[in-house]
Amino acid sequence: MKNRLFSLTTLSQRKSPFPSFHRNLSTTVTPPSNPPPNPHPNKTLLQDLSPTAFNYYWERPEPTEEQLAYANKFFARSRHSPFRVWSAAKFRTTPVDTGTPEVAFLGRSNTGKSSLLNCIMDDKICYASSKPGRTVTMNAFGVGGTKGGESKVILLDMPGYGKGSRTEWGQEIMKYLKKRKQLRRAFIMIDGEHGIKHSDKEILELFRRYAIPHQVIVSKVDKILAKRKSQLLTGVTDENILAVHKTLEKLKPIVQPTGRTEGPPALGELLTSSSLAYRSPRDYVGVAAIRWAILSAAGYDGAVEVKAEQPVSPDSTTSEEEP
Ligand SMILES: Nc1nc2c(ncn2[C@@H]2O[C@H](COP(=O)(O)OP(=O)(O)OP(=O)(O)O)[C@@H](O)[C@H]2O)c(=O)[nH]1
Ligand SMILES: [Mg+2]
Repeated sequence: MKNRLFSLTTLSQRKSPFPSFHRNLSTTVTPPSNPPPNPHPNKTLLQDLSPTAFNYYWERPEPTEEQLAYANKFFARSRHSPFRVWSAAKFRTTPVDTGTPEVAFLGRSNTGKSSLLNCIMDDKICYASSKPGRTVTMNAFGVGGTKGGESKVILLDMPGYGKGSRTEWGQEIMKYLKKRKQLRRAFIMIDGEHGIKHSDKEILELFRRYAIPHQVIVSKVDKILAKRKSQLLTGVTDENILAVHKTLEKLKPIVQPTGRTEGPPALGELLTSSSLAYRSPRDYVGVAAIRWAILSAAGYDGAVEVKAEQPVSPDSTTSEEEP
C-alpha cells in the first residue's frame, strides 16, 4: 500500500515525465450543479483523462492541447485525404522520390499497425484482420492534401515481422528503411498485450546500427488497462494508469540503452495507442499524440496552414481489401 501511494504521488507530480492524468479543467464543460452520483468513484472516464495520460515524455515536452487540436484537424478525413498512393512488394518497385515526407509503421505481425493507421487517418483504408500476416505489401497512403492526388505526408503500412510473417519481406523492408531518402521516422509498434519480444529488440538494434530515426509505440494499451473492453466503458483506476506507466518505464532502457550503442537510439518519448478504446467517437486513445508525432517528424509542427475541408460522412467509408 505504501508503495502504491508513493508512486501515485510521484507520478502525478508535474515534474514527472509522465503527463498529469487528468484533463485541464479549464477546457472541460462546467458540470451541472447537482451531478448524478458517480457509480464508479474509484474510476475516471477515458474522456476525463488528458489525451496524453498514457504516454511517457522524458526528452521532449508533451504536446499542448493546441498542438493536438492542430494535428487532429490535419488528419480529419476530407474529399482528398486519405488516399492510397502506392503498394509495393519490393523496394525496387516503390515509386521514385516524390519529395513528400514519409513515415512508416512497423512491428510484429498482428500488433495492430493497420488498425491504428485507420484510426490515425480517420478512415478504414487499411485492411486489418485478426489473422497474423494480413498486410503483405508496403502500402502508402497520402494525407493532408487539399486537391486530388496531392498529399503533405505519406504514411506507410508495412507487413509485420516475426511469427505469422514471411521472412523474405524483412529484407525488402530493411532496404526501404535504409535507402528511402524521404523517410522521416519509423514508428515501431510493440504489442502491449504480449510485451517486447526478441524480434523487436533485434529490429531496434538494426535501427540504431543504420541510424534510422525511430520511435516506439505500445499498441493495444486497452489490454493493459482492463481485462475486458466492457470494463473500459466505466473508466480506469489510477492503478490501471500506473500499470501502463510501469510498462513504459521498463521499456525506456531498452529503447535507449545506456553505455555504448552502435548508433542513435529511439526518440525519448514512448507513446501508447488503442484502436478499440476511445475518449469520444473518432478520438481513439493515444491517436492525437501519434498524429502530432507524425507531423513533428515530417516537419509540419505548426508551420503548415491546414485548410478545413468539408468532412466526409462516416457512412461513405470503404474498407479496401488487399489483392
Ligand atoms: N484489443 C485491441 N485489439 C486490437 C487493437 N488494434 C488492433 N487490434 C486487433 O488486433 C488484430 C490485428 O490487427 P491489425 O491491425 O490487422 O494488425 P497488423 O499489425 O496490421 O497485422 P499484420 O498486417 O498481420 O502485420 C485484429 O484482430 C485487430 O482487431 C487494439 O488497440 N486493441
Ligand atoms: Mg496490417
